[in-house]
Amino acid sequence: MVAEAPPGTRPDYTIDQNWDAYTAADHATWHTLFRRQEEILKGRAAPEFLEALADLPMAADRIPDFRRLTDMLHPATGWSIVAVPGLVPGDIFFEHLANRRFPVTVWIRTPEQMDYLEEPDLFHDTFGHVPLLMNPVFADFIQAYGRAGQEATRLGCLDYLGRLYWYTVEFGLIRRPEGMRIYGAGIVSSRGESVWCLEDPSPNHIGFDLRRVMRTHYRIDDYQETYFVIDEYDQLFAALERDLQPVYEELKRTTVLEPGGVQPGDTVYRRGTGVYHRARRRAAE
Ligand code: HBI
Ligand code: FE
Repeated sequence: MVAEAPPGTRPDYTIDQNWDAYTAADHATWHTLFRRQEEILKGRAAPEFLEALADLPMAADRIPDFRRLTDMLHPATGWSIVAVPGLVPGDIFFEHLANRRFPVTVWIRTPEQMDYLEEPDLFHDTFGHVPLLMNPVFADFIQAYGRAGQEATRLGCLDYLGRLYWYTVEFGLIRRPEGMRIYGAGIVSSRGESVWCLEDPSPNHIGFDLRRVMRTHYRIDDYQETYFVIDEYDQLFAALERDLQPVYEELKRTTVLEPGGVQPGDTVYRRGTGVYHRARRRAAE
């Protein structure tokens, strides 16, 4: 749900980060989350993510100041961080991305929410999403996504585009010579999923294909049944380089796919056992 706009929120939903207002508990939460993920992601996160994390003024011991992050990010790829109270309306979100402004939530989770919270917080947005904005190709892709979001809103096709974002920006994997690596913000900011997505035999690893991803349902409250795999970030940018309207028209004539299946034509890097989600479904019956 969209955050109610607290007093001082501007029409574009941006606010001041108000860094001095963070408490010792907030900084301690950041410290715990940062140290944990820094350790877990060695050998699991994409090299480009780890390099950018090391280059950015993002330390373990305290919540980063968004202005300091922008000081480095803007010269690198033209992106700025804008502080927001939480989820903002879709059209506002796309407008920011289309103008190379990345909205980052100002509040951080409580210690009780350490391992799961339903909305993106400062750690998810800053640690998960910001580093790859240092990568020129990925940075261009996110701006293209913002523009595509504005068009898809007009066309009433946000479902298709939302699945693309989910299976790449949030939960994407990338192949590297050393092996399968994580670049999705939703995974790199989650302790359990950072390990599970690569090492548990349950999920599928399937090669990225624009139409395949746009047709496939996703889970918002649990690990993914399928992770889609790219070889290079260029594939994401190229996916949005085309006129998407005919793609949406074509997809309207196809059925939506359940997340756990494998389709003829899929490039299957790993056929998962599906044991985890079968057990979850049985438990839910
Ligand atoms: N707002 N702050 C923020 N961050 C998001 O990731 C976000 C959002 N609003 C809407 C949204 N994401 C998605 O629904 C987009 O697909 C529109
Ligand atoms: Fe996110």
